[in-house]
Amino acid sequence: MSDQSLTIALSKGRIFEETLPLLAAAGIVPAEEPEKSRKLIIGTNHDNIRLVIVRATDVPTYVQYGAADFGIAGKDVLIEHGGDGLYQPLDLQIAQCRMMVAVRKGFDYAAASQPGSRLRIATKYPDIAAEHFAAKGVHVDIIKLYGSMELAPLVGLSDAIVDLVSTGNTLKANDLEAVEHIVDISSRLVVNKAALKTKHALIEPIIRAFAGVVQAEGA
Ligand code: PRT
Ligand code: MG
Repeated sequence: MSDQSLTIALSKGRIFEETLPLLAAAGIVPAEEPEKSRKLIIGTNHDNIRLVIVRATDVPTYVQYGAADFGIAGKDVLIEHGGDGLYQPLDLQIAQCRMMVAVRKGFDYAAASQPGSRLRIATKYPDIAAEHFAAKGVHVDIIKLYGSMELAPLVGLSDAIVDLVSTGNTLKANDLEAVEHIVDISSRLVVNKAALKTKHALIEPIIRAFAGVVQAEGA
């Protein structure tokens, strides 16, 4: 698309839902609901603004390479991605949750996580997990999974998991318990660094509108 148009990368699900009010504050209304449509490119009420619907973990990649001018991604995804080529001007404080270590109920985590000990960790977040346990002096074998991490300790694939927790219901339903908090997570606005310069007049008012909503909700 031309320099006078904008492509916004969003993922379906919780981030999309919580992004709609932000877009509305910036005067942007999607032409279709991604949850109901199979289209991957969705128009808006502005001829020059479109949304692309990608996997949550792929948002930083689309923005990094300029295939999208900006997007919204969880801090979990951004830490693992590394943030290259991305400007992160705003914590949107949506899709909030906590990155935690969890184990089977009754597992003696305090004893098993002494400095010098060794643990098997299943996670979608190998960098975050490795850094956390390195800081504790615990050796880890990391098993990379792409979903349903909660299953791993139940079937003996791992001693513990590193995963996101919001209500805690998933842990509870699977007889697991959170034993350590690693980092608070929320979603961030990520902007392509080049687009921020070349499309400043288009992007800046949107950032300002988003910031206004965040401030109003925090007040
Ligand atoms: O689902 P899909 O495989 O397509 O991709 P995704 O899981 O990356 O996307 P999505 O939409 O589920 O999550 C997008 C972003 O939402 C994540 O990158 C986080 O930044 C944020 N977020 C906020 C969460 C949660 N809360 C959350 N609870 N992402 C995932 N979860 C999962 C968690 O992994 C666990 O399985 O929900 C389960 C726990 O929830 P509770 O409420 O039972 O504690
Ligand atoms: Mg999911």
